[in-house]
Amino acid sequence: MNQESRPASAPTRAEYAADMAGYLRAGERRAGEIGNRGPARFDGDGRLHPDILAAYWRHGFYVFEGVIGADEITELRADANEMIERAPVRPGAAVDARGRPALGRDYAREPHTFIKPLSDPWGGTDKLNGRHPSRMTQPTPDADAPEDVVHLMYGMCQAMPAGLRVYGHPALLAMAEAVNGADFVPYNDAIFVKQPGLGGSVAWHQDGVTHWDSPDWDEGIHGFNFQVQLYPTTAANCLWVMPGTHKLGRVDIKRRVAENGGSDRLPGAVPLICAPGDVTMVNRQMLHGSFANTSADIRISLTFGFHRRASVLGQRGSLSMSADQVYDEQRIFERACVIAVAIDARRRHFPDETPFRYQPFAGLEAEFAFNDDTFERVIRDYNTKDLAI
Ligand SMILES: O=C(O)CCC(=O)C(=O)O
Repeated sequence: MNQESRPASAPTRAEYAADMAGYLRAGERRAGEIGNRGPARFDGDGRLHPDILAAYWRHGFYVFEGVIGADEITELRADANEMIERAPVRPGAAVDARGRPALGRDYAREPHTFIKPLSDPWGGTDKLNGRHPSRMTQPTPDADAPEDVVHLMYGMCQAMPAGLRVYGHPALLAMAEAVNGADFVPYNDAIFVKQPGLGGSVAWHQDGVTHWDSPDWDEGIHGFNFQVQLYPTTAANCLWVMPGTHKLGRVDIKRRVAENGGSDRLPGAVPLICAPGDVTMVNRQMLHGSFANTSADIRISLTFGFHRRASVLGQRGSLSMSADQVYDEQRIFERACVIAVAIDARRRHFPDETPFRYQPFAGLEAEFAFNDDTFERVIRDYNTKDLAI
């Protein structure tokens, strides 16, 4: 996609922002009505409260309010903003905007993905297993917009000390255990960066690609994603979800858009409006997406997911993982080690917190303590072992 490929009829950034206002207000009303949000609550044994679990399974999402404290958000913002500043000055460059070596020259996977401002990099393409069949509206950016903007950042457990620590957050891991079982395993992580007036869209899609026709298919088989919100999110810049769609199997997205007169403003969608420190949990089978950020507000969402072990064991790589890879016991273990190291990194930084006990690593804690050795052995290039399905 380049700017020249935008239709001449594309609205300007300002026109689009004005035109979206009614849709955004209606979404805010629906979000207020559906609720499905509140502080994380656990029972006496540290298990996620059954009412929250039921609410998650009913609608396919939940907004956990105030999970990450203000000091930790400050650390996460500092690390995420440092990561943005250390991006190559332009795609493919070896240096950042200040002439320093760009982050990631020694990483196996490039940590930054760039797009054209306000564009939709995936909609209507066959990228990522073709799961974004319909292109979003791509407004024309303001004349002073840069050529390219950072859209996604990968490898937060390696690049961001606070990112590794949040990966070991006891409340988040207890939620993962409640939804996916005690032997839950990681999926991947990606940071969505939606710069004010520049951030691109993410076309309507369902995340899962592996199990739609599986005889064991059910509403949880493709796992879920968390998003830790570093800044307030608004209807104009946040992720939107279509409640209940995690129960439907594969949704005919093209048809939904066609039945909506070709408009990407699908009826019934709910914006996940958050305060900094709120964490959303979204079922990976939910129909979801986000619009170009023509607003004045940044969104940075640390996105990372977890699966049932049974959903990944024996499966082949998909999405950004090569289909040549098979997720066998060893591979799952190697990626799950990141959780064990993250828990220990967190324990050292927050000594007053009770660490999460990750059952698959019970008794192996000393082997996966956070130190220089495990950084090299486990954390370096860990995301080449993501468990995408
Ligand atoms: O946050 C966004 O805008 C998109 C997130 C998303 O598509 C995902 O988590 O799968």
